[in-house]
Parts: sequence; C-alpha cells; structure tokens
Amino acid sequence: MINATTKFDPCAEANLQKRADLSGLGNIAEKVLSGTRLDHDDGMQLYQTDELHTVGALANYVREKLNGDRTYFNVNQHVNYTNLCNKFCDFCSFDRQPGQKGAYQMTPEQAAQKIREQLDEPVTEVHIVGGVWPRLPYEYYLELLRAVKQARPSIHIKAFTMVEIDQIQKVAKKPLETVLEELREAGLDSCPGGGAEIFSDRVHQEGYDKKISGDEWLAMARDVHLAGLRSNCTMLHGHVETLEERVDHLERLRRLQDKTGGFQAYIPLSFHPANNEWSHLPGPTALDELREIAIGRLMLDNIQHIKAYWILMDIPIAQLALSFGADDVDGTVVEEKIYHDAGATTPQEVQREDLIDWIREAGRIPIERDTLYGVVWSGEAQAQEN
Ligand code: V47
Repeated sequence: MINATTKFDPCAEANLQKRADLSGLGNIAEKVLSGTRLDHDDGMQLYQTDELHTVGALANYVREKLNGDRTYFNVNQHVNYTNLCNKFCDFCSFDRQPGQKGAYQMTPEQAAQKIREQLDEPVTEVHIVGGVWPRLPYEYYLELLRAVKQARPSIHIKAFTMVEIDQIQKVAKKPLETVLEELREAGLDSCPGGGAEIFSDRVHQEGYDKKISGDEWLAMARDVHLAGLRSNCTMLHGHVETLEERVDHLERLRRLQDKTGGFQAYIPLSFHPANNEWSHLPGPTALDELREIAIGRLMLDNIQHIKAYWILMDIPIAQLALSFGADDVDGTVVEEKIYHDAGATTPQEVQREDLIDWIREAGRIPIERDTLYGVVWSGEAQAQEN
C-alpha cells in the first residue's frame, strides 16, 4: 500500500482549490484533494490545459502528501554489457551491429572489472542493461550476475528490462519461473523499468515492431513481480505518440500496479533525437518534461515514487521537477551510454555531494536510499537543526 505521510493546512488546500477553479481544473482539484482516482478524461485534460503551473501545484500537493520534502537518490553505477541488438528500434542511438564502429560486448569479467574500479566509492546499486543479442547464451547472463556479485558482494543488482528477460527466457528454453529463480540465485535483486516505450500497438508497429509488445511487457512485469522481484516502470514520450496513447499507457501501468504492487518508481523518459531514425523529430521541451512528471504523479496514485532522471533532463530542470511531483533524482550513475549516444549533454556521472547540494538548493531534504528505498543516510536531521 502506498504511504501518505504529510498532513495539510486546510487554508493551503482551499487556496489550491481556488487556483484550480480559476484555471478550469476545479473538478480535478476536488478529486486530488479528496484522494479520488483520476480517470482517462482527467488525464486528457491535464495534457491539454495551458495551466501547467496549476497542474504542477496539484502534483506537488500529492508529492508532499506522499513523501513530504524528502527527495531520494542513490550511489549507483551503470553497466551496459553490450550494444549489439537485433531490435532496430527507431528511437535508439545506442544499438550496433557486429563489425560496426563502436560495437562492443563485455565479458562477465570485464563487467566485474567496472565494479572493482568503483570499490572506493560507496556504491550500493549497479544498474545493468544491454542490447538484445540472441547469440549470448543463457550461461552468459548467469555468469555476468555471479561475476558482479563476487566483485562486490554487498551490491544490489538491478538488471535486465522486461525485453531482456524475454530474450533470456528464449535462449534458456526453460519456464519463466525457473529462469527467474536461477537469475535470482546468480545475484539478480530487482529489475529496471526500461523497454516499455509506449504500449500502443500503433506506435509499436511504427517504431519498434521487433520488440515485445506493450501487452507482453506488462505480462512479463506481472510475472516478475509475482516471482517476488520489484521493478520500476517508464514511458518514453515526445516522439510519434498521441496524448490519448500516453494516458492509456499510464492507465495500464496503474492497473498492473493495483494487481501486483511491484512498481517502486515511475520514470518518464523524454525522447532524445540525436543519431537515430527519429532524428527529424524535435523531442520534448523542458515544459513537456515537467508536465510529464506532474501527470505521472497525478495519474499513478498507487506508485510511491516519481523519478526525475537528471541524466536526461538538464540538472536545473530536474531541480524544478522536485516541485512538479518528483521525489527522486536517480543516482551518481558513472558512465551513462544510452542517452549520451542520443545527444544528452549532461555529465556522465556526478558525485554524491553534488546530488545532495542540488536537492538542498531546490529546497528539499536529501535522503540517500538503497534500491528498495531503505534509508542509507538522511539529511532530515540537519534540515531540522537549520
Ligand atoms: O529502455 C532509449 C529509453 C531506456 C532513447 O529503472 C531512450 O531506475 C529517450 O529505462 N531517447 C533506458 N529514451 C533507460 C531506463 C532507465 C533509466 C534510469 C533509471 C531506470 C530505472 C531506468 O531509455 C530504454 C528506452 O526506453 N531510450 N533510447 C532515446 N533516444
């Protein structure tokens, strides 16, 4: 069950209602203030209104009710084990074919070396994802997990999107239940939220038809949750999808979460257009990114955390997002490839202290978390002293 912590001043609530009434969002505000679930039409109205700041204020109300001023981050590192991929997604700038410039595939030992290089840093999580490459045998994935765990036994391995789990099961030729059990035994602790894109069959057909469909992604996430693993969820926005398709995507995530409760955080991923088949598209603006954070917070009433992934937003926009519904900025990252291949100009890593400073600068309380949102360090005590 989602936790609501903060109590609100009735005057502040009345002011928010008044502001929403003036913005034509009065009905939505009534639902938000009374904790009533928003429906499809509400979602459409939130996308169509010009009153972005009122949408943000409503989302901020929900954020503070659920998470107060607390803003989570972790000390993590990314490892992308290969960029070889047979899915040819139109939005992707990361994938390569064998022999193509920049193509690579790490051995499990090379991945473990990446972990050993960070042993002096207080890393608690490794985020492992890669291309879908059928020539990698089942044993490769198990070895990868074992090697990483051996290099740093305390590390939480958040690995493999639903698309990769689908591929791993295909190559394993075993029941999914067995595969998940064996991956867990080898070191898998949870799964990241990528690969969902937009669930619409129309967009799937147009841009990524070789990848599992939206229904298949959701079914895999359900099975992963039922096997006892937590995961995150995402939506890739700002390309060829319609607003209806975005609302539908959020509703489908919400329905699955009602059943399993397995999603920890939702992360809207803004499309980056450099070096891919959709390079002619402009990609979302900063305001689009803020709106997406806010609508995610308002529609996904059963997911505790909304992440503003600083790698894909500029850092100042991620700071603003903390007042538009987001309560998490992801982590220190170390060597991000997917967004930098697609034109991201943010740094590839930041220091733990930088994350703390940005969160404080935005007027929020930094909390270092582990992957499952256990508190590793809290800035709450200092905030009370000041
Ligand atoms: O699966 C790929 C997307 C995802 C582009 O779970 C692109 O904690 C925009 O899922 N423009 C990978 N998006 C990133 C991801 C993620 C990131 C941070 C934290 C977590 C988590 C998950 O990025 C891919 C795909 O959906 N993507 N190319 C692009 N050009």
